[in-house]
Amino acid sequence: MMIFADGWRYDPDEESERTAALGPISRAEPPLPRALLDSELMRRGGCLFIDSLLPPNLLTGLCAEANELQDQARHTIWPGSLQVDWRGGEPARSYAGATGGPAQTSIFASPDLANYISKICGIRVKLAGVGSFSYYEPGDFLALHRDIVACDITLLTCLRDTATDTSDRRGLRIYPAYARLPLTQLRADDAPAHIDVYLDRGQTAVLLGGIVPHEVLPMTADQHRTVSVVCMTALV
Ligand SMILES: O=C(O)CCC(=O)C(=O)O
Repeated sequence: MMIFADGWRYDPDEESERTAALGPISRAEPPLPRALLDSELMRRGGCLFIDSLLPPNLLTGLCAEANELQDQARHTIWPGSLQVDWRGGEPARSYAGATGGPAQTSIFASPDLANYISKICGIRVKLAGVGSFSYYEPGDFLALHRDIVACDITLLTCLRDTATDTSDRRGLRIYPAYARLPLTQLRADDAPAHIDVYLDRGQTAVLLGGIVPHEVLPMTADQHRTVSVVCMTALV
């Protein structure tokens, strides 16, 4: 047993028991595209934060579209029985979602936007398809996952967060240190290293969502959060 200056304990026997329990997959090469694992965006932490990707008129239009579509959004509650180690799966969730409309598509299909995202990520990207809006109400969440195969990079633009100025607000939690590790390992760790990304209205996270494990923590009792979710595919 090693005890480090900060009190952290490392017991090699305990560690090998834990690793054995994870099975051979934990030692395998991650089944994730190397070009993404080694990308500039990954080197920059797997997530970039842009204060105002959209000019005010486009942001207003996007918010209006999200508001219009909220009535037809479908609330899904899913216990998440299938747990996968890498991309996709069906993470547990509770929130309402609506398919994006023409405003979202025209904003995010712009070649200028794709060029800008390509430049800051160091990978050429194109829009993966139609985006969506997610509406989180008190208690809503989205459990740990990596995004599906077509969704290498996810643009998450906050349109509303009523908890913006509160100390107990919840939001996106990312685990860049686990980019190359199976989710089983992350779930097994007691206190996995993470970063909480709080987005205010108009702010966008450019997340390497197919690689960096992430989740949305359960909203607080008064928290309402609306996010535009758009996927981009890396041209690698
Ligand atoms: O709402 C967020 O910040 C993240 C959403 C997300 O991870 C997803 O929709 O796959």
